[in-house]
Amino acid sequence: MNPTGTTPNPRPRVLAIGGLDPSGGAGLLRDAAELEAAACQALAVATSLTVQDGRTFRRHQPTDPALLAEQLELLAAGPTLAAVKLGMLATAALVDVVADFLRRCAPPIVVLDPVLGASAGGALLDDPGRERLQDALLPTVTVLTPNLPELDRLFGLGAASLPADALEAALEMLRLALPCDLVLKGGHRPAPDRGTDLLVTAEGVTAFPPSRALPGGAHGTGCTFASALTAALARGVELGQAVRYAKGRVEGWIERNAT
Ligand code: PXL
Repeated sequence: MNPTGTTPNPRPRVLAIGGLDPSGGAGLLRDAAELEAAACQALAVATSLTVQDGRTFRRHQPTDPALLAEQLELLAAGPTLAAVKLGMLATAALVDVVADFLRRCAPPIVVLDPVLGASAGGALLDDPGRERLQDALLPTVTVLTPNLPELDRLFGLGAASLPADALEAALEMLRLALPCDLVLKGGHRPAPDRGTDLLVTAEGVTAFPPSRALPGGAHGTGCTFASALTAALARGVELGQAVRYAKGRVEGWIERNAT
C-alpha cells in the first residue's frame, strides 16, 4: 500500500502488437525483452511471420485478420492493459483490426512505431495499410515514434533536407495537426544532428542528443526505442524522462550489437 491507500501495479501489463523476427533482433522478441527488462509483463500478438536472419529479409506471411481479431478480443476481456506498443502491422486489414481493438479497449498509453520497411529491405506495411494507419489508427495513438524516412513518407514534410531549426518548426506545425505527441528518432538525421531525437508535444520541441558517438545501421533500434519508451510510460514515468530512458536502452543495444 502507498500513502494514498492504493496498491501500485508492480508489473503493468503491456501488449506488443507487431511482427515476429525469428532472429530476435527486431519485432516482438525485442519488444518482450525490453518490456520485461523494465519490469512490465509482456503480452504479444503477431501480425506477421517474417523470414529473415537480421541481415537478409526474404518475405513475410501476414496473420489472418480474423485470427488477430480473436486473439485481441480475448486479451481485451482480461485484466487491464497499462499500455499497447504497435510495430509492424503488415496490411490495411490488420491495421483496421488493431484500430477497432484500440477504440474498444481504450488503453491509456498507445505507442505507435510506424514501421514501414525493414533495414535489410522489404516492405513491412503495404500502401493501403499506410493510409489506414493515418486515417483509422492515428486517432487512437498517444505517442508516435517515426524515424526521418518514415516521417517523410507519412507526412511528406521533406524533412530529410531541412536544417535543424526548420525541421523543428515543421514538427511543431505537424504536432498541431496530430492527435498525439511525437518523437522523431535521430538515427537517420544527417551530421551534426545524427542521433539527436526530438520530442514534440503541445509544449514545444525538446532535443535529446546522443550521449556518445555510436555506429549506425544496427538492426532493431526502432523496436528497442519504442518498447522501452512504452515500458517506462506504463510504469508512470513522465514522457521526457521516458524518452531519456529509451534512448539509453538504444545506445546500450547498439553497443552490444556493433559489428
Ligand atoms: O525494425 C523494424 C522491424 C520491426 N518489426 C519486424 C521487423 C523489423 C525489421 O526488420 O522485422 C518484425
